[in-house]
Amino acid sequence: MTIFSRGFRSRRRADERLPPGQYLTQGFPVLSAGPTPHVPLERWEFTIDSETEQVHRWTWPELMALPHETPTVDIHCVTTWSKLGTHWQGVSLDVLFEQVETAAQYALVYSYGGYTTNLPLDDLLDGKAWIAYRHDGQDLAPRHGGPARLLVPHLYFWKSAKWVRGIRLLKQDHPGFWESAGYHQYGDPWREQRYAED
Ligand SMILES: Nc1nc2c(c(=O)[nH]1)N[C@H]1C(S)=C(S)[C@@H](COP(=O)(O)O)O[C@H]1N2
Ligand SMILES: [Mo]
Repeated sequence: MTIFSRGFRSRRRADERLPPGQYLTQGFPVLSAGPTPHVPLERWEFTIDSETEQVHRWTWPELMALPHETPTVDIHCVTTWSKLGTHWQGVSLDVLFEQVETAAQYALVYSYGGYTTNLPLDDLLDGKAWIAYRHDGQDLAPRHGGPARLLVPHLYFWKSAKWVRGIRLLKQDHPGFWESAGYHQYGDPWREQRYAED
């Protein structure tokens, strides 16, 4: 995502930024399939494990020491609410993947609490995804995924795993929590890929 395209997008009219079947909300709904897990920062870690069993691990201070970005993005929940121009701070997945060598094409993202979601590895790279730990200038609230969540705004928001714990790289796609329950494997809001058959 370049600066140019971001600026261009944000000057577009709100209705042009709304994918089909979505409505605008000013609030910030909470959608959690289970209770909010609480992980002390001293014990928090984020891992990427590759298909060759290589494990890359970051503690909270190590994550904080990495260069961050402050993306402003539109988010789209499959339950039909969208929120435009949300402000985040986080580490680009490109920074984390600098250290990872892999031939895998798929990622299974997993969270504290057991939630999982799958997506192609390419959708986590090239400026499209972040490990976000601040929202609207404040530490990310636990109900919204604090201390840190995945943010991958170009897909339906169920892909943005709250309380993110790690990413497993896989040679074959493996459905996550909602994807196993009949939701779409990819989930592009602009193509309205809500359910498996869409
Ligand atoms: N760990 C975890 N991540 C999750 C979910 C969840 O239930 N557990 N829900 C997903 C869904 S369906 C949506 S729409 C967004 C909601 O994020 P929010 O509660 O911050 O609005 O988180 C996604 N990430
Ligand atoms: Mo959602």
